[in-house]
Formats: sequence, C-alpha cells, structure tokens
Amino acid sequence: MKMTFRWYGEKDSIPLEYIRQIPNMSGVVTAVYDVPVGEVWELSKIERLKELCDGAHLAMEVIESVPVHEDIKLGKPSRDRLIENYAQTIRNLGKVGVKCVCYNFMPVFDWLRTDLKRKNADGSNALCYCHETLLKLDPKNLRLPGWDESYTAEELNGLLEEYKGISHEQLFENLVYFLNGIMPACDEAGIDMAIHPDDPPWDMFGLPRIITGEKSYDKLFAAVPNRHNGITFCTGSLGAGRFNDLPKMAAKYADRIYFAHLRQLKYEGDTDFAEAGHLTAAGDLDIYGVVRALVENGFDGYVRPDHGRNIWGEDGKPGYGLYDRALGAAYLNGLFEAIEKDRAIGR
Ligand code: DNO
Repeated sequence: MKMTFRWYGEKDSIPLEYIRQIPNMSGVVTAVYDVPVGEVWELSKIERLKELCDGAHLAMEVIESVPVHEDIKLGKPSRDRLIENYAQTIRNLGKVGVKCVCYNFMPVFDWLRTDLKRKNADGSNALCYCHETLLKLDPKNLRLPGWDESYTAEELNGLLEEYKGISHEQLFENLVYFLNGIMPACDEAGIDMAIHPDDPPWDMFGLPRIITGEKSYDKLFAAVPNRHNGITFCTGSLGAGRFNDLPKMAAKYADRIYFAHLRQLKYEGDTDFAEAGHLTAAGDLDIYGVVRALVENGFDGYVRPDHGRNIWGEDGKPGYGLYDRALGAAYLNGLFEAIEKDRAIGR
C-alpha cells in the first residue's frame, strides 16, 4: 500500500513539511480548487501543484476530487461538452503522473453531518450524524466545510427541483454514460477512476443516492467492466450502512479498490453515528478486519487516514486536522506491517 494524506492545497493550514514528517508518508491527495466545476483543469495549474508536492518530496498521484458537474448527473444536453472537459482534465493529470482520481456521484450534496464538533468525554471533539436533526434541516440553507462546491440559495432551489424527475435508475444510467465517455481518456492517461460511496449511504432530502453497498458495485462493474472503473473504499461512508459487511466487501472488491479511506465510527442507534479515532477498539467498524482482507486479497493501492477528531487543543478543519489523522496513519501503518509480515511467514 501507499500511505497518503489529504492536503487542501496552498490554503490548507497544514504545511506539506509537517505531512512529510508523518512516518511512511509517500504522498498527498489534493486538487486544483480554483477552477469552476465543469471547466478543464489547465496543465499549468496542475503543474504548479505538482511542483509544490515535489518540493516537499511528496508524490502527487491521487486527486480528490475532480467534481462532476450536476448537468452530467442530471443527464442534460450540455453533458457531452462537460464530459469532454472532464476527459481533458484526466489527460492533463496523466501528463504529470497522476494515477488515480477520486470522485463521487452524489446529487447536489457531498457528505452530510449534523454536528461538526460534538464534544467527547475525553475533551476531544468529532463529527457526528443524527437522522432526526437532519430531517429538520432546510437543504436550501446548508453549507458544510470540505465540500468542493457551494451554491447560491437560488441555484440550490433550482437543482432540487430538477432532481425531482430523476429516479435511482436514471441517475445510475447517467453515471454509466459519464464513465463510458471518460474511459478512453483514462486508458490513454493510465488513470484509475475511484468512485467514492455516498455518505451516508441512503437518500437525502428526497435526492437519490446510488453508491451505497455491494449491489451498487456489482451493478457498476457489470455495466462498465473497464479496469479503470474502480472504487474508493471509504469505511466510514459504507460503514454507516449497518447492512454493509466491510471485511467481506474489502475482500470481494480488493482488485477494484484503487484508494482506501480508512476511518472509524461509533454507532448510536439505527442510523446515527459519531466519528471516532481510527483504532478498531474505538468504534464499531472492524478496521483490522478490513486491512486484513485487503492485504490477503492483494490490495496494492493508495490508503489515507480519514476524518480525525480535534485533539490536543487543535481547532482544525472539521475532520481534517493534523494530529488525529497523523495518529490514524501511524495506526494503519502498524496494522499493514503486522499483517503483511504475518502473511510473509505463512501465518
Ligand atoms: C469527505 C470526503 C468527501 C470526498 C468526496 C469525493 O471527507 O471523503 O468529500 O472527498 O465525496 O468526491
């Protein structure tokens, strides 16, 4: 595996040098943030980002995310031009050695939480999700840090209206159309697409969500068998769905998992959860079992610690402070090393 760390570009308060100092850190996962969704990422902007990473001796082989324009998800006539732009971005990324692009196909909203700083008994704080609270939120006035895009209230209203006509099946067909449109560019550039699951993995505000578990993946690979069509295996997103057996899925899809987001949740009732430190014992997800399943099935992709708590007085971007993610990386390094060495001696 190749251990990586998410870095939000020059505006990130965490210096690349600090990231480099985390043991076994091979590279960063980043993006060009100042290009409107749907436009081509010019080569010069990508090269500038790459220079910064090179300067810190960190590889830039994973992009998270190249956002997908809503017109593509909605299947509007403008999608062909937008898909061509996306394909051009992929070709440009390939030119500087990018190997994997993480993206999602969630309508309008990316990940959703109801509290970004819930206090824990030990004084740390973390993100959490409460379904009751979510149902009371007005989707037109939501703004969450970390999202790749934000809309004006008017745009948001318009979008929510447009999605009323889109079923799960239609959205899935639009995903397949998009993937078929960009696969030739992926073949040419040697780039693996890694779809991020919906977070949490159920419909939100009446908007359809289609990447929620095993059935979604079976359907996706049957529809687009190209090897460049793969997964970002996010334990926290998939794990919020109590129906998902994570070690089983990690084993089943290991050769399609190009990128793994490994993080922990603690369940609170049937739908609710709070995020926790990465350690298996800190929550309800079998992080050890997932890593074991990945290693045993030949996984050789990129890994990153995901959402951390705020600890040691840090007041970081929710989920993306330095300290707890660094602890997560250290823990994951230990798991991988121990399991890989066990395997090497036949245990
Ligand atoms: C949240 C992230 C997501 C992810 C996108 C990928 O912390 O995991 O925002 O980057 O869904 O497109």
